[in-house]
Amino acid sequence: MNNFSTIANAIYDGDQNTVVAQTKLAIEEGNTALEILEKGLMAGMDHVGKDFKAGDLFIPEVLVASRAMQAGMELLKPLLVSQKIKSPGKVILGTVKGDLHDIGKNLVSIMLQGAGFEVIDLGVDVSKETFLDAIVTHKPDLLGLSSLLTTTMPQMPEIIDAIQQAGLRDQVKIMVGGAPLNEKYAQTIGADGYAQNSSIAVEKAKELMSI
Ligand code: B12
Repeated sequence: MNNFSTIANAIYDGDQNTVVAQTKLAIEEGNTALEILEKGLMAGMDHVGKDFKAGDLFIPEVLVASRAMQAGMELLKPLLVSQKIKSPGKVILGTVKGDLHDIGKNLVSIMLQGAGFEVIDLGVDVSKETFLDAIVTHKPDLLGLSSLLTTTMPQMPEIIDAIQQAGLRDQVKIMVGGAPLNEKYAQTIGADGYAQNSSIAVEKAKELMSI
């Protein structure tokens, strides 16, 4: 008996208490954090996404579901990042300006940390200038840009151009991600990599670091 569907339904209902209780239970029952994440939390958010698109759910419901998802992720985070290994590199992550979606970016952050990467998360609604300053200050090996909106996607080539203009482009590899993106778009805007989910993001990051 698993409680994945209970978790997914509780995410959909925005029932944070049940998400937390059932996630704890699933951990105690010996399920892996990745399994709980994919079959429980992400399955619930997928359902939310579909019904939001269909017009059956509205922003307030999506927001409450997002909070429930974040609460579940908090419990899984220590398990996903527990194994301490030598850092394969430093990553700066951020959601581009005008965009407030951060669940996917946060997952990418957790999974990268789980793989040992040092992650500096600049948060959401991050301007081109803030990305540039952070690259100068922290000298990361990788930059990860997230965008969930077709209206904010065009920020990505602008950021990449600004990095190029500043003469920093060959110091940092750039990965992009977010639901409306694809491999072709990533190539078109001159990014080094694209990943459609957080597991592939880790593989891609390692590949770019030649690990
Ligand atoms: C939750 C959500 C919200 C929440 C966000 C809460 C939060 N803290 O993030 C709230 C309610 C705030 C919201 C607001 C809006 N939203 Co919204 N939202 C969603 C929803 C339902 C789920 C997104 C999500 O979290 N998915 C779960 C995560 C795990 O998946 P993910 O984000 O795709 O991330 C994975 C990959 O993409 C990848 N990835 C992500 N980032 C990165 C970065 C890197 C570097 C890499 C390598 C990989 C990577 O890895 C992640 C993990 O596996 C989507 C629907 C959908 N199907 O995406 C709509 C959606 C993105 N939203 C949409 C819209 C329209 C809006 C609003 C404009 C609505 C409005 N009228 O106000 C506002 C915009 C606010 C703003 N300025 O940003 C549209 C976008 C349509 C479009 N084509 O642009 C969508 C697609 C829904 C739809 N079909 O209509 N939203």
